[in-house]
Amino acid sequence: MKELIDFIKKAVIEISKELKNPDTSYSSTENATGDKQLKLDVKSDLIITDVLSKCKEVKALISEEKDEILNINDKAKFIVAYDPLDGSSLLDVNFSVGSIFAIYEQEANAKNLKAAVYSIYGPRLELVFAYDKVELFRLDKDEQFALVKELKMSQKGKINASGGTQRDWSKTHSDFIKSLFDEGYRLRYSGAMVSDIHQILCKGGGIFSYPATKNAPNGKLRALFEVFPLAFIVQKAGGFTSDGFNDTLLDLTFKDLHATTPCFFGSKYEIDKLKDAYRA
Ligand code: AFP
Repeated sequence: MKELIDFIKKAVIEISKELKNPDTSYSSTENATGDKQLKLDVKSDLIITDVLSKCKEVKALISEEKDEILNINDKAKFIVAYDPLDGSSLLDVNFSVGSIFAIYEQEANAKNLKAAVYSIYGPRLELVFAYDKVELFRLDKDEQFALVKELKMSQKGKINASGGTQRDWSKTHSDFIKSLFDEGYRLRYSGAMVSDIHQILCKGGGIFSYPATKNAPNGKLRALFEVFPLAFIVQKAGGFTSDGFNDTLLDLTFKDLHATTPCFFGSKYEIDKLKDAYRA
């Protein structure tokens, strides 16, 4: 897998350079989930496809920006599912965004998930890699990713990153979110899942939620290349995840490459409180 990680590093360095391009306009196309595609969404997907298809460890690629799986080499063992530019609708306001990678062995499902990576394109280019533990790397002046520190979740945090349109939340969810604010939690939500969860990991705790809503009963976030990799990372850092009913998001299975699910990621205290609220 070392070679694959080196190829991912190469791809994210190339994307970070591409993001200096001031053209944050939309292309004329949509992705499989019906999201309008920015030119930079398409370009980032092309960069990752071009770079990773040269890696002999890659069996196939699954992308938020591709309708179908792209088979590369059936003799290789890793299927990489990725969101090439998570939070891209925030590029026009210059917020931090990122690329998310899930590394599955032979089959793209949660039980075959072996590692997860995300990049953060912010004031600095950073990379978080999770295998046995979760480590933060930062691009140095020699264009090498230098280890900064291990990321670990505390038992309880102070951050409440509550996604989705509040008007469309269930009463259960509204009451749960309000109960956290009543305890003094602070709202920290940018609209880029990767950056919002990165903040919780770096600050040591809290909760990120994107629930079922009236207009999206299966939630908005995609299982294979957003929810599963970030759940893997949060849990390897000592955190917890759920869809409100299952003990962990990694117990879920889906057939559709672009399936979505309600999802919650956080410290033990917040996820236990969430399960109590949803299971009551
Ligand atoms: P974009 O990639 O289109 O900006 O969407 C980002 C995202 O998929 C995820 O990163 C955010 O958490 C979520 O959408 C934000 O959705 P809302 O705008 O509905 O809060």
